[in-house]
Amino acid sequence: MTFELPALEYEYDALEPHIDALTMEIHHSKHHAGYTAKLNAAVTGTEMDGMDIEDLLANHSDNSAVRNNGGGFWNHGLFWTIMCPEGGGQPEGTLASAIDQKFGSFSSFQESFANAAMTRFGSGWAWLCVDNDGELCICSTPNQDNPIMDGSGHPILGIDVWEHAYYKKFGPGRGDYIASWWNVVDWAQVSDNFSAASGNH
Ligand code: MN3
Repeated sequence: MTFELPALEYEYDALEPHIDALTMEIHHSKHHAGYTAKLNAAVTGTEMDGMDIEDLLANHSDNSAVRNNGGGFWNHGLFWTIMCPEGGGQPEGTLASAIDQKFGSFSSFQESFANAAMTRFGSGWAWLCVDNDGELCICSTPNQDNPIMDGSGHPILGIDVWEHAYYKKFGPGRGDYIASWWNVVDWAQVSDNFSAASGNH
């Protein structure tokens, strides 16, 4: 089996003005494509060939090529799908209730999530996950790591805080990028992810 770079469900310029077209094009066609190719190179012809990506991350993250490139493959695959041109606003239904119950309010959740993204030193990701008790939790990970690797949770929303995700438009202004990014979050997709992850518990 060969992993394939997933196509975006929108054009590179569709998230303008919140995320610029050139950043999207390079991020998808160079960075994500690179992780995908290197992941294939790492697993082809080994005992890992043919394994599901989440099984690979859960069981072979001690292999640095799998950890870095498999993480990059999975993380970006989530990232593209939790954004859309008509995004923003707030979640509804059971996800909205779960956020209110866990964090007090949607704005408190946003504050905690943005703080996790801001305080991740260097390159990495901030995540909203469903943990092993079926509870929502916020965390961040370095590099291309994610909580699937240590089994601590399953991400339903994530923000890439590598400089390649924002530097062209925002320079070193990670906070401005995060503030802008909320405008493209696809809460309907995040709700679907929440249902799927909750169903595993
Ligand atoms: Mn990236």
